[in-house]
Amino acid sequence: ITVGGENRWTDGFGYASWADKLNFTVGDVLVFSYTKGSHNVLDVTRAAYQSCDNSSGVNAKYETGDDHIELNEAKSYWFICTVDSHCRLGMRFGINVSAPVTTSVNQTGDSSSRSNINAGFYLLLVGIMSMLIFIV
Ligand SMILES: [Cu+2]
Repeated sequence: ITVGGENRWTDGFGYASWADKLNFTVGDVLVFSYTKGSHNVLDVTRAAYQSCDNSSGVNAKYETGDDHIELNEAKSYWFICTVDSHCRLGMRFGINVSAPVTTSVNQTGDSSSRSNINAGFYLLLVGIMSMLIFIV
């Protein structure tokens, strides 16, 4: 999931409303894409998120410009940028990550359902390809 969609991670975009429109599940990966040095990403507590004060409450800091953060717990996450006053200007959002829905009885339900999706997609591709060949 690319944070901010085509806006990527930058100032002048409302991330709170972006995040509100989406659902997040354990295993999802947030991708923060930006010019290295212009921004950063801090995984912080709710208090640090609200105050934009990163003197405490920082769980992790990312600053490569291509930060992939896997959401591996069902909990609330809070992300801010601490470059200049970007946080106060809207470079912050919080999300609730929900536990994966297990549809299978075995413990690898999540990965097996994912490979089923891949298999379905592959079949769809093959179907489209054969239709194209038929049309040509
Ligand atoms: Cu920033």
